[in-house]
Amino acid sequence: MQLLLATRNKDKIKEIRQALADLPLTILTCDDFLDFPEIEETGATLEENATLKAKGIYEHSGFPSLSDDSGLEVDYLNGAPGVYSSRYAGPGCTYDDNNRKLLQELNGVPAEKRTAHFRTVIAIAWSVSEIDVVEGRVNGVIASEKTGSSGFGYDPVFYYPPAAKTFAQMTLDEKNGVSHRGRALKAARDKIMARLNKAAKL
Ligand code: ITT
Repeated sequence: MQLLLATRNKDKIKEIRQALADLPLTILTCDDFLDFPEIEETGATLEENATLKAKGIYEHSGFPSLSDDSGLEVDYLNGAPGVYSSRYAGPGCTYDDNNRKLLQELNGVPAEKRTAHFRTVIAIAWSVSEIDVVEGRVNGVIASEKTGSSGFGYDPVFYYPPAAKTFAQMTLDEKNGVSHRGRALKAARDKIMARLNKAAKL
């Protein structure tokens, strides 16, 4: 079976590839297509955007397509940046710009009020009408400064208390073992396995 990753984010691709590496799948990415389309994220929720992306890429390519829409939801900021996580500091911003803005917004806020969670919604479009949607979530605390150099995005400021480190201090395997994306991918694996089993029986 071929599965196309409906994302242009290389960091996500790395994590998804690692988590699905042992499945009998050929993973395709945007690099396999000359005309990989840009799907506008016009939804108000991660679920809507994940579905838009998976369906849009399926319609364009004809391959089963897996999308990932993720967001960081900070309690003190009433759930922001949420669905706007990638463009929090404005159009064309970098991961660093976003982290700087987040740390500024939380400047002086005590540790007990810096709780947050990451959420990932994964949608897999098997056809235009058959779309599986699963979710993963992890709780943490926004640190007062950046620590660590692995991972991407908000990982250097996302402190995970059970491991006593930020996600940017973890290896890829460690992060996938506990992260929002890792958890969503575990649920996605079950959907993919069910599909593979169904195909094998035909
Ligand atoms: P695609 O839409 O092409 O998949 P994107 O980067 O625009 O890529 P999102 O809309 O899901 O993806 O934006 C999520 C943003 O949240 C992402 O750009 C990062 O800044 C952040 N993010 C997502 N997953 C993360 C993770 O595991 N660790 C840290 N930050 C993450």
